[in-house]
Amino acid sequence: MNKKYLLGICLLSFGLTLFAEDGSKLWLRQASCEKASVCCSISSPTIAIAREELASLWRGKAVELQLFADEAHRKLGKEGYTIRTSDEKIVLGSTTEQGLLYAAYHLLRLQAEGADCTRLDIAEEPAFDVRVLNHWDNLDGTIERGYAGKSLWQWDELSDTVSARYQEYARANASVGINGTVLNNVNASVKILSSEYLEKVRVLADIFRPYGIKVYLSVNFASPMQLGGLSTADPLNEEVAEWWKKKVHEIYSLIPDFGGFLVKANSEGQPGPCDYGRTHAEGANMMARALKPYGGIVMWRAFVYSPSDADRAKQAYLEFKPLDGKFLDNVIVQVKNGPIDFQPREPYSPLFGAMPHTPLMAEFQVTQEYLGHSNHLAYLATMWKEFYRYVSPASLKGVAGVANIGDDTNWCGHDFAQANWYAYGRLAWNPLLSSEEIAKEWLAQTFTSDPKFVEPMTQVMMDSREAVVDYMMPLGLHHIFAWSHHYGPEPWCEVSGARADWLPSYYHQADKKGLGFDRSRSGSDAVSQYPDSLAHVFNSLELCPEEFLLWFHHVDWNHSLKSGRTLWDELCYKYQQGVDKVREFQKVWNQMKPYVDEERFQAVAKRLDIQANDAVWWKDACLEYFRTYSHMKYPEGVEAPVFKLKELKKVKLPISNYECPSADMLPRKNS
Ligand code: BDP
Repeated sequence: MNKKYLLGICLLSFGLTLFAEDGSKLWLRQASCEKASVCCSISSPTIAIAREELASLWRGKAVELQLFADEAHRKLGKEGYTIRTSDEKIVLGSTTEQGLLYAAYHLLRLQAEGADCTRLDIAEEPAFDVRVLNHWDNLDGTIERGYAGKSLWQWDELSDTVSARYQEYARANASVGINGTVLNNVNASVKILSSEYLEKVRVLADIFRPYGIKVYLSVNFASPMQLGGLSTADPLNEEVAEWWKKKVHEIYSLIPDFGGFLVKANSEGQPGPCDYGRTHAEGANMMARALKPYGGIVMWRAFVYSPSDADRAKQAYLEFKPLDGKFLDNVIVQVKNGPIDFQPREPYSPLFGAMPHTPLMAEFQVTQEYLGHSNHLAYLATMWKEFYRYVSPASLKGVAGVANIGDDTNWCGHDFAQANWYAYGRLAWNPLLSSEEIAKEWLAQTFTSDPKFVEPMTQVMMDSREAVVDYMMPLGLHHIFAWSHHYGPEPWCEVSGARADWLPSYYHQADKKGLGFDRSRSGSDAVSQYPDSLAHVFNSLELCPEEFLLWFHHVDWNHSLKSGRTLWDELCYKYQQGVDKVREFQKVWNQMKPYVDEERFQAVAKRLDIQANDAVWWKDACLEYFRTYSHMKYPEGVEAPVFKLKELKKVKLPISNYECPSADMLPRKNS
């Protein structure tokens, strides 16, 4: 080939790469400009980052970074800060360098949103001390419930090769105030605590440190046996306690600011203290003692349930409430937001509020295990805000978000899934922010601040999670997902030999009388785990909010709901509404073409198309299946099914629990 021609191709592809809008820049897309005047007398790695960010991105008047020791600043805590504008300059103030870095990102965010920065008088402090991401990343590079490619952590290449993405990851987190990361899956390999891996972890910790991000590890309770060769992992055994102490010492000699451990114990087959007749508190405290001298913490998960008990929704409470007050003060019990498992909608877990003498943290799932993986647009801030309607942020010590981040170019698979990472961080900093303002912030920074784009797309985002609830499992239905991968519908699922509480029929309880799980006082009595006033509401068929109706009640098909429709008709109507909403999102998105680059426009359009089709699949699967019990007709306005139940029952997606199905794997009808 002619050399000139080759050069031309190279230059062209270089240019395309340079200008490609591939989503890799997340919400941090401001173009660098002429160097602004940034003044600061302190020098440190964290300050260097703050300076560099401002110097290259800030366009306004001179900025000064200043450490303060006055009462007002001290009140804002170690991570709090102020931003104040005077005639000649903007002063960013904090008692710490970390606070100054957060202030710098705040100022840049205001600029990106096009806010008026002439008269700023801001004082900020985070609501929670612990604001961590939980990566369910395995050491072989797969990510449990991860739908954005493989793990960011290149374990095989570390420590010698260091990906540029580690720093970009830290920067993105710091820009929204996330201050910790648990690197590995809660179903933890013991290998993570081997000296070989700890050295790799050290390299990551060194990169994250100047961004204020502490590293934590998920640990396997049986590590002293599998890694240390001991014959037991009994937390009351002295050798076991000694083994953990030594391991912790080794970790801190490499990583002096190591955050601590996250533990999934006696849950879904993981080892734990109960294997030795000990309690969760005894297990957690043994580890807490080892970490205490170094300031480390234990985040001990309350995600436990066993097949023997009646109602899975009650089990975490039954196991943990009696342990209230028995945990050492550097243990935080980490409780999933709902009592079962990250469903599109759950009532809050009654453990919140039931353990006044134990520090608690809430675990949210940012990755969309149960909300269409990275194929569906589902903005989750509205779901997390719903949780805070019932649970006061003041009652929590921290929050954890199960990350949706992988090595995909755009980090999260779906361009709009980035909004969930962003919103998780923003709400971890300030749970009082509204979902709407966070959506607006994110849209303006990620696409354009043009109101003709921001307004309609904010509405789409605000409606999106409810749409998923409507087309997947409205009115309090839950866990009617396909076996194992949890992508599509499979309310009929039977797996021979499977635990009953892993099968949809356990949750929907459909029969010829009606539908739903009776958790009222005359049923499993899960309602009684809530405070009296709420238990009374949830217990009553009339008072129970309809979004939780089938969570708490088994309801007759003919029962009349607030709309005047019967349960059956309302169910049909809700599914239809979910389908209609997604079609509406498609229409709105199509009108956004002038405001969005071609690449991201097409990527989102393609996924919305999958979502619209999936919504019909869900509607047909669930309604056709439940109709075999109700024997009722579809009411007017609800589309006739396009899929046949018989066909849908044959659908088996060839994916594992760390893959998102591609369009060609999904059942499809041109509707
Ligand atoms: C469920 C997931 C499973 C996790 C488990 C957990 O299906 O992959 O291991 O939660 O949180 O949501 O431990």
